[in-house]
Amino acid sequence: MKNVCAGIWILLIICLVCGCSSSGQPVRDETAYQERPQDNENQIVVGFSQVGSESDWRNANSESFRSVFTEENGYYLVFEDAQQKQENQLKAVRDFILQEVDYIVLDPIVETGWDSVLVEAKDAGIPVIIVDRQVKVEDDDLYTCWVGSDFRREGRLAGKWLEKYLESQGRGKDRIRMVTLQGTPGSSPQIGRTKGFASVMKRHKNWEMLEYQSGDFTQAKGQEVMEHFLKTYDGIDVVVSENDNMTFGAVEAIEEAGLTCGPDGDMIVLSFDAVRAALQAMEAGKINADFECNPLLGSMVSDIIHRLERKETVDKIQYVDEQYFDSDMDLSAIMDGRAY
Ligand code: GYE
Repeated sequence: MKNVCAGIWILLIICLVCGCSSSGQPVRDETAYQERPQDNENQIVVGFSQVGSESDWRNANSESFRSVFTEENGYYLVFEDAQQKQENQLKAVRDFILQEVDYIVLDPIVETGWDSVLVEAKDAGIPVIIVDRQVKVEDDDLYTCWVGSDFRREGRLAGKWLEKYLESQGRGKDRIRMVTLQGTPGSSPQIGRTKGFASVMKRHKNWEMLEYQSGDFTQAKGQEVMEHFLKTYDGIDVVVSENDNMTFGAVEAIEEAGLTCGPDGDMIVLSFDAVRAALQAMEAGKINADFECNPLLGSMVSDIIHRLERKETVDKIQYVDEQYFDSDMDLSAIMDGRAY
């Protein structure tokens, strides 16, 4: 017993010293430990509360902020990774307020639950820029503006692509059995992509959605959910996966079950994000189409901050440009010119 107790104490001390990310506590970038510069009054201090590091998209998005919000560009960035937990984000925003940062940038994991903390930021006079995912609040004046993707459009595009593809395969009137791997429940990309796809689905009585289940935007959960789908349903025709990392997991599950997917396979796979590894998987014939979501939001947010510094007005809602890719395109040429 003594040994067990001693072990627990040692573990606790290691956790306290190293920062314990597996317990779901926020992970603070080491820049946050640096003293806030006192001598450079022109430096703009930005607190960024990031969702986590659950996907390739997310990593590209974090990198886009880190590369733009640098000292050379006149910024001091306090970067907080919330490990996919809203409570960590609420704490991060409150810490930013205490630190009296100049701007707060928030990528909200889910849409609801932000009213009080945004009121606190507003009372402290700190502008809040929402990025990527959206917030649903009583009063839209609680944040300055939002910049990100039109997730509903992405879902609609996926539905319309499938419509055309099935038609071209002579399967337009066939019964089509589908499953959806959904993103984090209540997050804007989950809500938008599900609704956008459903708006096309309702035009097709022959499309049957067997089940929706969340894989929380991660590869490991995507694989688990797909294993469950394959055990439960025979003859799945279409897999809709609301991000690329869940798709990678789903493809593994499909192949482990002795099945195939992609243009020449047993199942059609539709994915979202269009990160490099997914375009490579498409080139390898495993994904049919991928609906882009652009993670490079850093410089747009920096432009917004510069405008605000000059006391100019900014658009409340700003969408980024996006397209889609399918296996008929010249993917290597497309990948050459891409940053993610
Ligand atoms: O699609 C997914 C990530 O919020 C748009 O979050 C983002 C989504 C992206 O985990 O890969």
